[in-house]
Amino acid sequence: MKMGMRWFGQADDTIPLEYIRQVPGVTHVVGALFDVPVGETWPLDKITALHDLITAAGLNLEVIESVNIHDDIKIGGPQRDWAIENYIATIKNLAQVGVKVICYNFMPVFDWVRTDLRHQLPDGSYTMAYEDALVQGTAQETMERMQAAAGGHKLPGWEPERLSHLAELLDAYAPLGTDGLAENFKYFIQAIMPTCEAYDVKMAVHPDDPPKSLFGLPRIVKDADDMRRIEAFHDSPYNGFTLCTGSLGENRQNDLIAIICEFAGRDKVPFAQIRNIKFTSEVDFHESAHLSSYGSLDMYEVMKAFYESGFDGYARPDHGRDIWGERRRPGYGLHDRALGIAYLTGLWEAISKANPRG
Ligand code: DNO
Repeated sequence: MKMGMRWFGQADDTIPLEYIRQVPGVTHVVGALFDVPVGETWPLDKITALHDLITAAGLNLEVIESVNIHDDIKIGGPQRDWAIENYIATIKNLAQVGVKVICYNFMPVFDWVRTDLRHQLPDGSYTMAYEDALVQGTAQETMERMQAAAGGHKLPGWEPERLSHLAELLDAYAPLGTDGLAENFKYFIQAIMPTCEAYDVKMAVHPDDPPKSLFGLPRIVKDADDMRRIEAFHDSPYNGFTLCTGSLGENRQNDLIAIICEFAGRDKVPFAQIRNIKFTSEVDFHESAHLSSYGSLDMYEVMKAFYESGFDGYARPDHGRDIWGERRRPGYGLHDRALGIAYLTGLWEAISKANPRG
């Protein structure tokens, strides 16, 4: 397991790379360019600059989160082939600096959704929460709630420019349905796979978060059946998954441990995002400290499943709380994610020493 921490770049992240370097167990940064409009090719000079900054700090850049997918790829719109050509050019440029994995998602219109980005827990820390009753209103209302709650911070995947055309986007997705979206996903995967295989860059689709349809929009990366369908688009380790324990774990029907064993066991998980959530009802939850005892997921069983499946990919903690007075981009403070890393690497050491791999 190669442990990393997500970083939003010098212009956008208040955490210095030097601090990330000091977190025990961290060797990688999970990074991205945030100033290239979705659909355009990431220029090699900007990628190289990011890479050089990270390696100068003694860290590696081998995982990108995310190269986002242009809406026309998801919709099958007029700019689809243009956007795919650019995606392919981006893959080639990223390969040139040694990137091995690209995390992305195929969620229509909205990326991850929460209803409260600053929910206070009894210990005084702040976390993010999801309450299903609050997404029963319109998409516009939910979007405004999420943006207002961001407290001026940019939220990953919530590009204001794109979402300023919300009504048009919703109309464009309306006729698609689940199968239409899946067909467009397949078209995309089959178009890029030859490049991924030739350039040794693995694609790792992130599950829908939460893993359910919202506002009548189809979501197609929610559970093991969805993942099997995606795998069949092109069965290769290059067509893989970001196994986000929190996202999949947000649906109680998902057998998270079985999903880890199945897909990591077939070498389809180049990247893991490992976080815990605490259910507050059948469907509502808040994000918790990483420790099993603070949430609803058994992190020992999670790490054991990764280990026993032969997982040797990249991992990162996810969505830390704001603790010790820190207030940064929701979910991405330094302290709680660093504590998460210490805990996850501790579990990993204990599990691996107790069960040496042959
Ligand atoms: C939010 C993240 C998501 C994730 C993308 C992956 O904190 O989990 O924005 O990065 O969905 O493409």
